[in-house]
Formats: sequence, C-alpha cells, structure tokens
Amino acid sequence: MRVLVTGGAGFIGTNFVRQTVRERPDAQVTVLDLLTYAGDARNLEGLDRVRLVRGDVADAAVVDGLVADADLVVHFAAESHNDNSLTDPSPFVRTNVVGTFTLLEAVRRHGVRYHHVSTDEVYGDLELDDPARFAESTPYNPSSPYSSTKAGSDLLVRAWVRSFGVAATISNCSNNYGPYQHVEKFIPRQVTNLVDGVRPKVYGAGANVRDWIHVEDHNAAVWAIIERGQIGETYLIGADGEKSNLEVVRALLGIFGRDGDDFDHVTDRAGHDLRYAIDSTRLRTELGWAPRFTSFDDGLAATVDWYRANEDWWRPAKAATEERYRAAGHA
Ligand code: NAD
Ligand code: TDX
Repeated sequence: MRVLVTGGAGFIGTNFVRQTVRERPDAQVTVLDLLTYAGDARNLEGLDRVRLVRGDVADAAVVDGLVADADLVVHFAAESHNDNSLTDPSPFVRTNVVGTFTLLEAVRRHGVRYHHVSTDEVYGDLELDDPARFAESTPYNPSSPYSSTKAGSDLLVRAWVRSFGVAATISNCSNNYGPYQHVEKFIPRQVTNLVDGVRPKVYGAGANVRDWIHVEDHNAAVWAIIERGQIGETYLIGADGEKSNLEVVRALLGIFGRDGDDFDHVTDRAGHDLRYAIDSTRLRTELGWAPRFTSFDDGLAATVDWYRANEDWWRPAKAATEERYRAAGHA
C-alpha cells in the first residue's frame, strides 16, 4: 500500500510514520512536509520504506503528482499551536484551509482514499461541571484562529464527500502527549523547563481541563478508522484522560522530585478554552478500538524519560521558543 502522509515530520505524523513502518510491512510511505519550525527531518532518518518530500500542501502541482501515486492520503499537516494563531493567523488559513482544499481537489481527481486528522477544539469548550462531553453530533463552535481553520477544513471534507463522492473519513482527537512533541506545547515546555531548573509556567489559574491521550493510541485509532471506518463519517478519539493543567504540572513536579507548588502563574491565553472532554463510544463500539496507555502517570513518566534521553533533539528549539513566550507575555 502506498501511503501519502502529510505533516509526517511533525509530532503526531512522525509517530504515525514510525508506527506504520514498524507494524505494516506492506506500507510504502511518502511524507509531504514543508519542514516549518514544527517539522524535523531527523525524525525520519534511517527509516526503511519512507521517502520525505519537502513541499507545501497548498501547492497544487506538488500535491497532484504525489496524490496520483498514492492509494491512501493521511492528512496531518497543519499549523497546530493556538498561541501562534493569536500572534499571526495568516499561515493557519493558508495551511489548514487552503492546504486541505488542495488535497481534496487532488483526491477527487485521482479517486484516492483520504483520512482527515482534526481536533476536538472544533467543538468549542465545556463548563467544568458540564455532564455532557463532545460527541460526533456536537455542533461546531470554535474559539481561536487555529480551531476555526481546523473547523473550516473539516467542513470542506464533509462537502467534498457529499457533493463529489470523495472517499473520506474524519477524526477529531483530544490533546496528545508523547515523544517528538515540540517544546512550545504545554507538557514538553514544562518538562524541558524542569530539566533546565526553571519553574513551570501555568496560564491563569490553571483550572483549564484537557483530555489527554497518548499519541500511539491516537494513531492506532486513525488506522482503525482507515481500515474499518464508514466513508463520510466522523469519529471522535479520546481516552478518558481529563486532567486540569494544575494536576499535570503537579504530576511533572512530582516526577522531578520538586515541591507541588514550585511553579509560576503567567498571563492567560486570550479566549482560552476552559475544558475539552471526548465521548469516544462510537470508535470503541463500532470499530473495536481501545487505548493501550491507560495510566496517564506511566505515560507521562515515559515521556519525561524520552525528553531526558533526547536533549539533542529539543535543545535547538528551546531558547527561541521561550523568547517567543517572553514576547507574548507568557514567561
Ligand atoms: P505539529 O505542529 O507538531 O506538526 C505539523 C507538521 O506539519 C510539521 O511537520 C510541519 O512542518 C508540517 N506543515 C506545516 N505546514 C505545512 C504545509 N503548508 N505543508 C506541508 N507541511 C506542513 O502538529 P501535530 O501536533 O503533530 O498535529 C498534527 C495534526 O493533528 C494537526 O492537523 C492537528 O490539528 C491535529 N491534532 C493535534 C493534536 C495535538 O494534541 N497535538 C490533537 C488533535 C488533533
Ligand atoms: O506554557 C503553557 N502553559 C499553560 O498553562 C502552555 C504552552 C500551555 N498552557 C495551557 C494552555 C492549555 O490549557 O495548557 C493547556 C494545553 O496547551 P497546549 O499544549 O498549547 O494545547 P491546546 O491549546 O490545548 O491544543 C492542543 O490540543 C489540541 C494542540 O496544540 C492542538 O494542536 C490540538 O488540536
């Protein structure tokens, strides 16, 4: 099977490619990645059956040639960080909206199966005590330039399925953690601060809740949807991992043997979503998926070990990332 993976040099895409090569001897992988600040060619070095093409998902000529040679397209490429979307939304519109449009036109022309990787943030946020969680039927209500461009891209996919009969599925997943995540994101930022002896930085009061899932569980669900999902359908992916930001920071401080109050509160994010929570019943009952990483504490400890063992991987991006946070008032 010839698989085109967009964004395969980023966090989730890298883990997807590595997992695919490990578990699927029949897969030939082509990665299309622009290698922005968030992509790293080193992540794919030495992998068998993987070819990396540096290019833009919004470049119709490049995309057309690669899609023509694929049996399956899995679309991870995106501008993915909410804070960056508040500083400069423009690449979010181009990559997330125009990039998805460009891929959809190519899969339509060539009749190629397409899986669209999206986020639970398209549903907006929940109150802390809301008994309901996000489900496939929840109306879209995105808050940030990031989540609104992801929502727009999902709606394009739905329209291309209905109007043109494109063979697509969509997944909306909650917050991922694990190896190869950029140091701008919450968990790697705090882990690498702690390695450097710097206090973790918590936005506002820290009461915001995220529904954490290990990246390998996310990617196993993506494969389940590709293989057993119904064309035209959406599946929510989540592992019942709700934690407040304070709980996560305290767990990290514990791993590093530091006092539980040894962190700083910093300026909150504008429009900060309060809580995400996923009901993944459909994925579990219809497709038989279940998470393997059922202990967040164990998954977090393994992730910390990975960052400790791979300082040469994250170190080059750390200072510039913290400089951006200082400029935005989050340091
Ligand atoms: P990431 O920022 O780590 O990686 C994005 C990758 O896309 C990078 O390799 C980057 O170089 C590449 N890219 C950016 N613009 C491109 C362009 N124009 N053309 C080609 N490549 C381009 O992101 P991630 O966290 O791995 O997220 C991957 C996908 O999963 C995104 O679609 C995101 O919305 C979605 N998602 C992420 C999470 C999460 O917790 N990280 C949760 C749910 C869904
Ligand atoms: O230094 C920080 N301190 C802090 O308190 C940072 C970087 C973040 N936070 C908070 C903001 C959020 O409540 O931590 C939480 C998680 O923040 P991010 O890692 O920026 O993730 P989030 O905004 O929740 O979005 C993530 O999950 C959904 C991914 O970045 C998205 O790509 C995905 O769609």
